[in-house]
Amino acid sequence: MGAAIPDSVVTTARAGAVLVVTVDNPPVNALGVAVRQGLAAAMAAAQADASVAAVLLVGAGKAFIAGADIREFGKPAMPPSLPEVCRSIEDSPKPVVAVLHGAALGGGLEVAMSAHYRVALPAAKLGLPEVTLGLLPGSGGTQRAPRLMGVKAATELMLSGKHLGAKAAQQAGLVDRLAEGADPVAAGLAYANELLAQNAPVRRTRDIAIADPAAALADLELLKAETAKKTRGLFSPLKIIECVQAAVQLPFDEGMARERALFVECLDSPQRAGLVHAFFAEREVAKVPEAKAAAPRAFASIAVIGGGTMGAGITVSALDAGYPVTMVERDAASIARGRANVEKVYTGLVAKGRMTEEAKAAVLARYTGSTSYDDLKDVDLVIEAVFEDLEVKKAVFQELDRVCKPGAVLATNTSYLDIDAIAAATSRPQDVIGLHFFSPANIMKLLEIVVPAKVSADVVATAFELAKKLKKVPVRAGVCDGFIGNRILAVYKQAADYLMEDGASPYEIDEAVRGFGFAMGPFQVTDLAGGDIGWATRKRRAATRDPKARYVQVADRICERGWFGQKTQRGFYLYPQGARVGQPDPEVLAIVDAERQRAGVVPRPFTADDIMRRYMAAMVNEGANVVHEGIALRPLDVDVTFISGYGFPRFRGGPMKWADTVGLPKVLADIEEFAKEDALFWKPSPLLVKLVQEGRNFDSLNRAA
Ligand code: 3H9
Repeated sequence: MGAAIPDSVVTTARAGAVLVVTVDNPPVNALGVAVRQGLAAAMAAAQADASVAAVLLVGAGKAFIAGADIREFGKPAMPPSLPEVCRSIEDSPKPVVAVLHGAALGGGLEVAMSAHYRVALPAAKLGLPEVTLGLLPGSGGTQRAPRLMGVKAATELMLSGKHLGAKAAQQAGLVDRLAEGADPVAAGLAYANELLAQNAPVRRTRDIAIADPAAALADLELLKAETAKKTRGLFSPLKIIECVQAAVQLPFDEGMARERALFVECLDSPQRAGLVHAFFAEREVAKVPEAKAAAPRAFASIAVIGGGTMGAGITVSALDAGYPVTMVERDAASIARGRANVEKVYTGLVAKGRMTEEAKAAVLARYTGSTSYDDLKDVDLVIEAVFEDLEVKKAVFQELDRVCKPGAVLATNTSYLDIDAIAAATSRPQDVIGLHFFSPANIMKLLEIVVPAKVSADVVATAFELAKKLKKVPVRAGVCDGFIGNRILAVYKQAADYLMEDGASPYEIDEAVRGFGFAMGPFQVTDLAGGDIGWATRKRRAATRDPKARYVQVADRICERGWFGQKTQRGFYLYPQGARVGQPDPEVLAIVDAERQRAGVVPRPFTADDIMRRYMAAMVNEGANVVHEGIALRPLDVDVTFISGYGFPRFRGGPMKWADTVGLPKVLADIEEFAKEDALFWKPSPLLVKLVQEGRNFDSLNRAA
């Protein structure tokens, strides 16, 4: 090959008659302005040089091209646009071949679909995931994918945002050829030279006719109805369908113009800003000082103490990640139950056809049940998940201290207890950390990594490494009652209770919260989790509650009747015959009424907007306190906690991003207004006040960190 042009994100080199155009823009070859310019220049160079017979597009490093540069969205557009670049590729009178390895996503796949031939290596991942960022494929993806794959399959790919492996992509019609090996340039050149030898013509995707347009349009109508129901409040999915309708009904260039107009609408939507914030925030959360300062300790084996719901869920999560797991319980009956809890998950997968019996047996072969702590002497990392009681947990940690080898990481899965006190029960507080999993632990993405005062940095780094291995979203939290998530939840739940006593029914509150985009409202969540859990906590805390603080007793009245939610077929809602979706209960409304009278409250009406203003103000204010006290490192850590663990609508980017979107002065003004009724509850967070005074937003703290 001839010499490459150095210092460029797009280099060209000759291999015989083929011009090899390499995108080299680490880490994922995103299509930033320099790459677009480079590609346009390379295509022009290929046309200008009569000795070039074909062009090969290839990505350097681990990917072909992962898409447009997401960091450029929301900034002024810089020419050339990606659709222009794609057009110059498709227009080429000389055959253009794209060789795909690693990610060929979004704009990356759109570049590939503009080429005339595509060959993929085995580990290639193809997809149009723009929808996950509130966008639609905006460089011809909505016009070219239906021509290559068929209307229905292409639309489903775009609506799901899913990635296809190389084989599936070939079956779908996205690639012409699968190549063996790991060298994209070699595979691409082999294919390009073969095409040249055959005198293969240029073959433009835009020239492919869409088969049976009437049937395609009927399919799209069905998808539209399904999507409107499924994607509750999301903007871009229906726009994707509109684009594909245009692909079916309009000539290519008009379809492209329609796609561009709708892409710009998506780009300008607050949902795009929220989803892009979520994308980067989920990557930023792992960047914590301890992980930068220290390397993780090596760990190859995991132990879980406790075989209840949490212990079993954590065990499944670790088994799924490929680790051998030893589960310890106090006696034979308990360990049998623990094992059964683990097995149940895999039996369910087998029943659904998502796992084979052999695979289940292979996973369970890595599971060991034990009733003796002495079996933990060689284990690298222990996660305690016993009953939520400080004394019980301290006793467990004393045992672990006795048996575990030096350097073993000792973690507690507590949701609110004082981890410093648990660490102090051992002779090695530097090895003790909190890992707060969410239920069901094998499914829920969030993992709060709770950092007590004496833990060493490499143990924190190990916890982040574990999260990566378990495919969790880790958020660093400081020690306090409830850490980040449950601490904030307690406050906005209280705001919901006040709203209920002041005049909104629990059903109106849940509806408003769902209307905002949460999957469930707070009273539905209580019914799902079991009202008895919160009741027990309230009783425990009764002695230490501020007597001046307002306390709503509706939930207590409901629990006193034995109505604990779904498991007892009634709570705030009725669940006749074990129904999953509750029905409003007139008796609950009567209880609410009686409590209003007892408390001397004259009920007043609240609109959905009134409800959300209070609900969100409470959430954001406590979120600000959590950042102010250093419990969360940055506002983005609060955002990720709520998106990954509390059903917060991802398209709003998290509560702190939402607050930035509406404006912090407005949120503060709301809190000050509500404080006129209850100054004890509605105390503006010092951080919120400071940011408003300085004319800054929460995101300025994310960027400063
Ligand atoms: C699009 O293409 C629109 C077009 O249709 C129309 C345009 C007109 N841009 O995830 P990782 C960074 S929309 C900028 O940790 P992995 C990421 O932030 C786009 N940066 O690695 C991180 O940075 P840092 C459609 C990007 O191996 C680093 O790369 N494409 C982009 O676990 C490593 O990322 C997508 O939606 C980007 N496009 O996963 C694909 N992508 O190290 C989005 C990544 O500073 N990307 N970064 O934290 C992904 O899904 C994953 O990153 C990928 C690699 C699977 C590629």
